[in-house]
Amino acid sequence: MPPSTTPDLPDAETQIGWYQRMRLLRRFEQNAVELVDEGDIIGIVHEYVGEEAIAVGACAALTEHDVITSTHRGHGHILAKGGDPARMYAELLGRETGYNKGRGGSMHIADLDLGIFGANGIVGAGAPMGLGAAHMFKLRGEPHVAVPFFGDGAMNQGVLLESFNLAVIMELPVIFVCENNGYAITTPIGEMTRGELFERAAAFGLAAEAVDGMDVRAVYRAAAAAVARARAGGGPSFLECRAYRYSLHNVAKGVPREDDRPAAEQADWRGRDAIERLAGELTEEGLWPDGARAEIDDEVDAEIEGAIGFARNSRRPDPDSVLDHMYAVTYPGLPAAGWE
Ligand SMILES: Cc1ncc(C[n+]2csc(CCOP(=O)(O)OP(=O)(O)O)c2C)c(N)n1
Ligand SMILES: [Mg+2]
Repeated sequence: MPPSTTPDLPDAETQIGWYQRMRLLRRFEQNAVELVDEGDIIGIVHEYVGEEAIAVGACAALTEHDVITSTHRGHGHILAKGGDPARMYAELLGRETGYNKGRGGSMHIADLDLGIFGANGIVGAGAPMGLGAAHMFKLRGEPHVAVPFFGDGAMNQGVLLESFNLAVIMELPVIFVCENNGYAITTPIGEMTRGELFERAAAFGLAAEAVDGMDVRAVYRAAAAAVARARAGGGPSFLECRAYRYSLHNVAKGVPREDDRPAAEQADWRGRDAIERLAGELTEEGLWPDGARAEIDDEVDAEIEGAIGFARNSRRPDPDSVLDHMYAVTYPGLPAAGWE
């Protein structure tokens, strides 16, 4: 049962902003890989390249009051929700100015002020956290929604299926966004899951549909309809966004990069690139002037360069402070625990 109304697209300026944001997501990741190779980032990075339309399209339907939860492949979600690339790079480089003061790294970036309740390395674990936020909104009578992002690989995690059930039973304002990129690490989806993912979600009573995750307009339209429904008290939804990650599952310095996925499959998805698609549509429809694209690309490159410079020039934490900021003594909105 897909949401009944299809929202209109916003004005040209807003859609040009989507192009800029998708470009930012991609350049952020490409530069992160360079930083891995140069030894500036220690450990692994999961690139979001290829899936930009999902984060940007879904977050375009949200306000700063709405909450997202993210995954191990979280940079794109955080940037799409308004995260600061400079503080993100600083976190990836283990600097004091990073989102987690350099203690968390790629998979733990959070910004509660922006409604980003954290990337999460545990597959499926962002879903119940999203439910908690949605429950809070409902109890407070606020019109906000929660959007847990997760991959196709999470669809067999018990915690995710329990979350579907609870969201329906409690009629929570949640939009579950499944990023179906066809693989969990190297396992193709057909080897671990049968049937259509959105149909499985529909069986729980969720309003569920599949959308082209390589089309930012389609993702926006579906997300905006689901968000409007949830804000109006219409309950939770599920969007299966079909896309592809262009890169390997993750990258680390010195680890060979052989991609065993069929070459024709990779070429086919790259031929449907979301950034090129939107750029083509904006040109065909006369929505941006000649030269606008090059100007935006330069702006994005300058922003990325500035962000990396900020991170590189930031201090590393003092080794003696290694245990600082590691344990919560209370939670936002609750009184101090009193056991400091
Ligand atoms: C509970 C749990 N099980 C296993 C892992 C190891 N793991 C990390 S990413 C991943 C695959 C996730 O695939 P998917 O959800 O499709 O996301 P994608 O990487 O494709 O974006 C697995 C199995 C984990 N992090 N957490
Ligand atoms: Mg996957």
